[in-house]
Amino acid sequence: MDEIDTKVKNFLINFNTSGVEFNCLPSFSLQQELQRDYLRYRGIHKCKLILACIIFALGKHYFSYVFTNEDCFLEMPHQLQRSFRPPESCNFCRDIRNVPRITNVDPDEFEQKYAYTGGPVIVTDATVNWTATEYFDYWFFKEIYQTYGRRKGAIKCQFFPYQTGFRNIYEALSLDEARVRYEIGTEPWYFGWSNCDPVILQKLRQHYGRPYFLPKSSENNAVDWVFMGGHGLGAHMHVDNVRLPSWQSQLKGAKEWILAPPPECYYSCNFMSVVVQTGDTIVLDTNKWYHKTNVLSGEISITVGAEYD
Ligand SMILES: O=C(O)CCC(=O)C(=O)O
Ligand SMILES: [Fe+2]
Repeated sequence: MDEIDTKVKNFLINFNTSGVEFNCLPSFSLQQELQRDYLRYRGIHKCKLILACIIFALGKHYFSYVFTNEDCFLEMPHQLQRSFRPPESCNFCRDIRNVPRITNVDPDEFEQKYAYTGGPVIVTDATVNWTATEYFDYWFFKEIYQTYGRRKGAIKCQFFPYQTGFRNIYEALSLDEARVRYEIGTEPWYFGWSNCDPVILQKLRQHYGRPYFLPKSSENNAVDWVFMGGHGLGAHMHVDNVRLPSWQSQLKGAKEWILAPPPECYYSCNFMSVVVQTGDTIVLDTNKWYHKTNVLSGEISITVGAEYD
């Protein structure tokens, strides 16, 4: 029982604290897996059937995109998500016309000037000692997930397929070589996922750390996010619904960020576009700024990031 409880608890903790975009309910298969453990333990077999039928019927009827992402059973429609967002005061974006680029910044100064104002700001030297810029690539992640992702007790985390239609990280990491290399005639790809499994997290964190400029009192999140993919794709325009601001380091390639104020601030704030180059770390409150990304031509873009408090 303890083992089952911990599994469910871990999942819920991760699900609630991890999201770059907390805009979905856990998927059918994930719910089923968790429920299977619980219900088998308690011997409530009838409930299992009824619950599965209700979820299936509801989902099939109202949401055509059910099952496109294995980690989400129902996605919260974007309009609904936006309607529930409380209005911003616009102080976070007033008078901001461009994104400052700073180097060698003291954490106290960063805390005072940037950490909790909503940003955006780019720190240019946070990745200098990280080996992730060298080691991380498609094949590195494939190897890690093949080795540790399927082990007994591994924790499933969130996955964003964007336009690819991939259902999970394993499908995303099963592309043929030509597609991985973006050879002419192959379909482009871009996806993101959270790393909430402690074993995988530990393997990845051997190659990067907590950015040096974060306020000393801020603790690192137990979940890191990776976004990876090539030219022409990126995340659609959205605003997040998580608790905290976040950092994201560009380990390979370059990506354009298009930032928009929330609609209530259109008259007081500006739209902006900024290119984050390899080695740069962008910091912003993605709960306030609407944002869209676009991978630039050249190397496959790989980023790692997390929320901070
Ligand atoms: O890097 C991306 O493409 C999207 C990232 C994002 O949406 C976020 O960090 O909130
Ligand atoms: Fe986001």
